[in-house]
Amino acid sequence: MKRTFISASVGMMLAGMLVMGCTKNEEMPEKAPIIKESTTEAKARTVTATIVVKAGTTYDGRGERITAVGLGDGGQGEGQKPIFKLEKGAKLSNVIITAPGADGVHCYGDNYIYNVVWEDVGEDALTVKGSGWVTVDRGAAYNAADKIFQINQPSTFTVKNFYADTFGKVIRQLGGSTFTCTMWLDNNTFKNGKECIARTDSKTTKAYYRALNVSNVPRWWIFPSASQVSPY
Ligand code: ADA
Ligand code: CA
Ligand code: CA
Repeated sequence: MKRTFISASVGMMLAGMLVMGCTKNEEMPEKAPIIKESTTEAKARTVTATIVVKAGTTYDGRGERITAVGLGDGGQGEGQKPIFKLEKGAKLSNVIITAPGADGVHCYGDNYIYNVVWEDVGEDALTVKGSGWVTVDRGAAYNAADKIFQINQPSTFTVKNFYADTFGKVIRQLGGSTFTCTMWLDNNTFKNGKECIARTDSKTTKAYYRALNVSNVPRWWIFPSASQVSPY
C-alpha cells in the first residue's frame, strides 16, 4: 500500500489520448493492462469474506472491481486474510483488486492467474502456499510497499506479460527457506523498485528471464550466487 492512487493518472492518460485524438499504440504505456481501459464500465463488488475458488474451477471476474472489507487494512502487518484463495488447479482471471489489498491472492498450486490487476498491493499481492506451478500472465501490480509475489512452497513460478510499478521486490522466496523454486520471467515491465526483481536465500532456486523492460530498480537479482540466474 502506498497512498498514490493510480486511477487518476490512468484517467488523465486516457483523457489526454482523447484530446490528442490519439489511437496509436506507441502512445500507450508498454504492456498496458488490458482491463484498465474499461474500468469505468466494470462492475464493482464488495467482499467481506475470502472468495474460495474450488479445485479445478475458474473464477472469471469479467473486469469486475473487487473491494475487500474486513479482511485487512492492506498495510505491512502479517496475518491479514486473502481476498481470493485458489485451491489446487483453480484459475483466476479478469479482476481488479482495489485498496485495501489485504493479503491478496493465495495459491495452493497449479494455478493460472490471467489479467488480474492489483491497484494498490496490500501486505503482498499473491502468495504461493502449495507446491506445483503458478503462472501469472498479463495484469499489473501497483504500489507495493514491499513484496508483490511471495513464494512459501517449492514451485515453478512464471510471470509473463506483466506490468509492475512501485514495489520493494517483485518476487521473494520466503526468507531463510532452502527449498527449490524455478522462476521464469518473460516479457515484463518493472519500474520503480526499491530493492530488486527477485530475491531468494536458497542455493538451489533458479531464475530464467527474457525480454524484461526494467527501469529504476537498483538490483535485478539477490541470489546466493549469480550462476543461479540466466537469460533464456
Ligand atoms: C513474511 C513472514 C512469513 C510469511 C510471509 C507471507 O515473510 O516472515 O511468516 O507471513 O511474510 O506469506 O506474507
Ligand atoms: Ca509478508
Ligand atoms: Ca502475506
